[in-house]
Amino acid sequence: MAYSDIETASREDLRELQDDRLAETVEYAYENVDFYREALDEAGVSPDDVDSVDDLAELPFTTKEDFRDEYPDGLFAVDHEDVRRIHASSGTTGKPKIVAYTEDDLGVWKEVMARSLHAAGVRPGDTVQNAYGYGLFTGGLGFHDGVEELGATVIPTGGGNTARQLDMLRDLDSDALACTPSYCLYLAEAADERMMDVRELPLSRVVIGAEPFTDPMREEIERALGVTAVDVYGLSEIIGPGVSIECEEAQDGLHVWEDHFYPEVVDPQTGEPLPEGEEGELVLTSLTKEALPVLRYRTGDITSLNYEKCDCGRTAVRMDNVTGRTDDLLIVRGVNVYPSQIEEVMLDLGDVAPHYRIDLYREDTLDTMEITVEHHEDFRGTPDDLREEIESELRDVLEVRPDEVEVVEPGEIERTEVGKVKRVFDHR
Ligand code: DLL
Repeated sequence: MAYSDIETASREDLRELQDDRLAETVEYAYENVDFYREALDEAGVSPDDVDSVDDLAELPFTTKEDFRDEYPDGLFAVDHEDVRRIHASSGTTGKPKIVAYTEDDLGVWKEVMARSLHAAGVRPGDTVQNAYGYGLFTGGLGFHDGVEELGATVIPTGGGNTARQLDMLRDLDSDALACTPSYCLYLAEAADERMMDVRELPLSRVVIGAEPFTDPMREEIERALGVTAVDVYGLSEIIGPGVSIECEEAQDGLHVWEDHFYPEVVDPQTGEPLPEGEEGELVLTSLTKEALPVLRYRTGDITSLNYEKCDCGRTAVRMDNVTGRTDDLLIVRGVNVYPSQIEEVMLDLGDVAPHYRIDLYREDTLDTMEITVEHHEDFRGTPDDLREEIESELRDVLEVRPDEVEVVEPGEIERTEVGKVKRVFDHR
């Protein structure tokens, strides 16, 4: 059933493996990366003190700022001649985070991606159209290698070029499509414009990730394309896509490939580890990486962990799907709200299309928020009524009172054809 035996190993066996690998990783990072030697010395922790994952809480965190400070290669643990590949993640400000892979790291990545695709229902012999961007972004090549490793066929369309993308989907009978959730919506619209019904194609699943999306957004994608949408998560600093994925059987949380990446959830304010089920910031420790070992990386992503065995038989812990990041939190006149909460409330109304933007301004000392959102193609009411409905739902469910809500015609909000969608514009 599973791609590899480790996916159904007992929790005890898994734990033993994690303990051994963590001790090795800490020792390895201490010996090979000045940054970690200094950080551990400063925290008063010797690698000899670490022999199980219970000792993790003693270790200092690694942050996004550390990647920036150590730009470009201060966190590398190997010489350049042992690096086989470099990727980078751009982020919104400052220098990119440069990440490196040895040959063995690339092997691990392929393996976890093959596992992930298998969990998503892709099988050897299937065809996968890969519309994640190729290049420094980890999405394109990460999926590419994983599809080949699994024994399926990859069509490396990369991001954009939507007309050709649709032709390929139709002519090459792909079973699966890999792309961001916003690009799924874009493709569905472009297909509509060309009077093409994607639901009639053999395409049966999409593997979506790289940006947050809510349940109503997923339903919209599944309906528009006639597919099952499976959520895949990852980040460059840890490896790229393939840190965790939903199984198609349960679609109830993302299985973290814990034999390579150890997850914790901590309180974003205090950094204290939180118990199972509580929501907080995901912290990841690599257990097998050579070029770039990472100890307790603060991902900024908000989730919770669930250790119950899944219906699919996999024992790997599941993380809840990530709908927000700690730094997305908006504070509007004292009310804390995540953009994803606003998205969910609006899309649940049914008449609202999954295309919106949130603009934040500061007037004098006051923060103001404007929401612009499209109504659905088949909406027959008046924009004013829908605006009032949105305002009242946001007030009742989230206690948020935006300064302005504008309901616009389908197609008015700019679409994202390449890269990650941006929905919040902070002009402050
Ligand atoms: O986005 C890797 C990736 C590629 C994942 C393709 C999935 C598919 P980065 O560019 O380094 O790497 O961005 C990582 O994107 O910390 C999250 O905030 C966000 N993210 C990634 N996957 C998801 C997801 C890739 N499934 C950052 N749901 C992460 C929500 C996600 N957010």
